[in-house]
Amino acid sequence: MSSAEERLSEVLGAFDFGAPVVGAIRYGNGHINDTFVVHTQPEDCCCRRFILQRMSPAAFKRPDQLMENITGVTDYLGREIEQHGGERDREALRVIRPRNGEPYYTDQAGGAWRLYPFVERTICYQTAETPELFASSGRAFGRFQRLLQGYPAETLHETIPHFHDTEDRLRKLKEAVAADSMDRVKLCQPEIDFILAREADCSVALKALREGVLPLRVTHNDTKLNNVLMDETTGEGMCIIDLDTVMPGLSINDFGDSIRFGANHSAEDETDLSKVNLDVELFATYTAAFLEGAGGTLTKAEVKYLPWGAKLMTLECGIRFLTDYLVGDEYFHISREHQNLDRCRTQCKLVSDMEAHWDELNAIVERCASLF
Ligand code: ADP
Ligand code: GN1
Ligand code: MG
Repeated sequence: MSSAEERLSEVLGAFDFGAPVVGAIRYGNGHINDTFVVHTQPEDCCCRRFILQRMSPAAFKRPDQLMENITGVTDYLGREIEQHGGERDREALRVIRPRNGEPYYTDQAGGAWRLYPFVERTICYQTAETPELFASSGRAFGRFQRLLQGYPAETLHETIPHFHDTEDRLRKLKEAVAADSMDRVKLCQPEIDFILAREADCSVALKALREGVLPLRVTHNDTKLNNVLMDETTGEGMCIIDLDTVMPGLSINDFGDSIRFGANHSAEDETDLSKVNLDVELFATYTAAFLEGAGGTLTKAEVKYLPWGAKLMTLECGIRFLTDYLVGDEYFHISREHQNLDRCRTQCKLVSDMEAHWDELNAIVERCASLF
């Protein structure tokens, strides 16, 4: 497939921006889609911006199904927000259809593109600069879960099959190790051993799901801090974005992925592991905020398993980064060699920290649960 840049002028022509387009440039820090910000210049007011994205062909095989999910979920969220007196266009994404009326545009090389209004007066943070910001993201993701409580889960397509199937992720890692197509196994044996020593852990949440202990809900499945836009004035979580993976899933995974990414003070690809440490205070802050946002929608069992969500999302992400490293960096965008191995190492370090603080994490969850 040709590069996203090569198709830009064709794609810009496929949408009605309501004003002349003055430029489109790459934007954001996502690992998956090709994201551009489009600037337009209406005659009578200041510049209006849009987010134009080519959905990753490596990640998403059925953009039609993906966009059916997103239009369904954003319409539903919009109605819920309006009913509760919220600001529809700042608190939920809105899909802007191309001129042909479809939910997305397919370019001549087969790339699938979608358009959203840019949610203005918001900030997208890459690290939790203050505990208050992290709490805001927790409330927002908890609220997201609550707002979608009544969404008909059976109508959602599985946009990435086995997305948080940790057992399957481990299987794929083993296959990549056995194939060793890039001759990289010799560079990451300690990380492979670390993960394989935790094989039994990979089944904990899935077993609880199979046994009916944990319920399937409509979940976001990619709850990184940079997937919520914060109001630039109040710092409150304003709009949840990156809805590609909204599917039936486990609430503990939504909680856990936020902890994985946000309850520390380092970048996901930090190479100095002495800087990568779980911040237990941030874990406590997020737990309280997530439960507050979820507003009583979680069962006792879900609350009890929250620390497992954190550990499993971190371990699983480490598995995914390592697998991608071994097969030659096909899935996660990289900007330097070995970046996916560095990302895997930070995840392993965080898993170790979680294990070291395990009793404390469980006690925090129990304490927070008694408050909400
Ligand atoms: P990816 O799956 O690649 O992470 P995202 O949908 O998260 O793609 O978008 C990448 C980045 O673009 C986000 O982290 C955010 O900074 C920005 N972004 C996405 N949608 C919007 C929007 N509607 N308004 C403002 N910024 C946005
Ligand atoms: C990807 O799309 P983005 O950058 O928000 C990935 C997540 C990983 C994350 C690791 C669809 O998230 O699952 O946890 O990178 N999204 C997809 O940073 O695979
Ligand atoms: Mg994202």
